[in-house]
Amino acid sequence: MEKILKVDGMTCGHCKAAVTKAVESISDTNNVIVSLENKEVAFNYTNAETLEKVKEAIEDQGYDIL
Ligand SMILES: [Cu+2]
Repeated sequence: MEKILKVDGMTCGHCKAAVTKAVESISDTNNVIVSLENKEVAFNYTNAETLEKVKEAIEDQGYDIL
């Protein structure tokens, strides 16, 4: 499944790298793409539980899911 989350607070390359790393740290994610312009992170996953883990990982980095 593909998911696109709206993420608030990403402003620069460091933010982009931090969010990318956070999402990639969840073992079930693939093809993680962060767009600063659109304030979005897109990724593929297979397990329903992955979504909550991804949201937590992003919030742990200090960003808000919209
Ligand atoms: Cu930044």
